[in-house]
Amino acid sequence: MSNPNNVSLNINHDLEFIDGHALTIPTLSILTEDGDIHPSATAPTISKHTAIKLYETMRFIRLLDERMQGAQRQGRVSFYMQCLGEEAAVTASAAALDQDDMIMAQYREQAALHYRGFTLDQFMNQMFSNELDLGKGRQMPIHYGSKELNYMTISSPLGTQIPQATGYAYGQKVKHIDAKTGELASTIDNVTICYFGEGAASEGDFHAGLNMAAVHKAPVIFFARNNGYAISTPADEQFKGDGIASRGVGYGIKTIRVDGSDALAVFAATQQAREIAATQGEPVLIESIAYRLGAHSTSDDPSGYRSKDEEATHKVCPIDKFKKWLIKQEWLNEEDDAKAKDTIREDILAALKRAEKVQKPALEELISDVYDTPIPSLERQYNDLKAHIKQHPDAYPITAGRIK
Ligand SMILES: Cc1ncc(C[n+]2csc(CCOP(=O)(O)OP(=O)(O)O)c2C)c(N)n1
Repeated sequence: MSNPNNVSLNINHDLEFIDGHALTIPTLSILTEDGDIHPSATAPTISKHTAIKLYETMRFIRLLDERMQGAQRQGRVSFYMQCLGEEAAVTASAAALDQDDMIMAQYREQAALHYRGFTLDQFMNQMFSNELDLGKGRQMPIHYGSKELNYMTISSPLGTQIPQATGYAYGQKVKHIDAKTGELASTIDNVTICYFGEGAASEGDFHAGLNMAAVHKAPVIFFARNNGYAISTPADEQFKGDGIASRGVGYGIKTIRVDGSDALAVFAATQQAREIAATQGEPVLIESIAYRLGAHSTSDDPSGYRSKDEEATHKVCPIDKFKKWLIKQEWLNEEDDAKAKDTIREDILAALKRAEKVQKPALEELISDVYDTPIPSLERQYNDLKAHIKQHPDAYPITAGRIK
């Protein structure tokens, strides 16, 4: 652009406002409900190994979600969040990445973490806040993190990960910038994906993160999961533009919208987005459309704000859809699938029982390795806590120096 305002000065002599919906963004769809490729669509190239791993991850997460929702109802864990209906969006996007790409997630992306290799025991240890939890029991259940698997620990405040992802991605690009020209000198080896819900996109951090990524050309894939609700608030009470995708265009970011229940569409879009981020050194926005089929969390009851009819209308199982395609490829059969499900259910239950028996982290872990050495205010709080526990032995039963 050749003017100081950095706009396309398309002079017009008619007084005319542009309609907020002048731009409508298409939704990429590749798979039909029956597991066929739409006649006018092109299937992405996906190896049998990746396709099977993608399916196995979704299947595992569905069964884990079912069991842990039940475990919360039994009072065994305090909190849980399912990703029912969004399994393909999260898993297929993770499958299109490099293992060393950074993942900055919101909280409903357990499938991406499992795809990377987070084990059943690691999930359970985190949910039971036991001494084997990588986070040493300092976070509420489902706030996973793994340095080894390049998965940034979940933060509860919405939007936290968005500007962080921009900064992290810019850091991944720096060593590929030619010091003399300031231009990208080589393909960026690793990029960042940043997942968030359409509700989190109402946070100021969303706008700061996207604008900064666009201006400084950070290689970050923003993956907006538009699942129709921010807890009880429906999307039509959250924004009036054409979804989250229209905002990407507003920020000058390459943008695509995909059917989030279509694993092949999500895979194709994310693969392409990664290519753009790595070779052109710039951000991309993907908006996935997939209805949140379950409750927001175990603390939520959707019957208070939406009808069963509405839920039935939007009921699409992304796992079944992909499974039908796999069966047509002769990469999977019903019998093996049913047997595998039984084994996984048994494994999940066994791991749950193992994790609930593991003792809690020692009390001093609360303040250790937060700083290099605990700062005085932390020491003070820790001493106050110890005194409080001592005063109320009934409320805090101690076994072998640890709270039960
Ligand atoms: C800054 C902030 N405000 C409010 C909340 C409470 N809260 C937790 S999840 C949530 C809804 C988020 O919806 P969305 O981003 O669409 O993600 P979804 O849960 O639908 O996957 C809200 C309001 C929070 N955690 N942080």
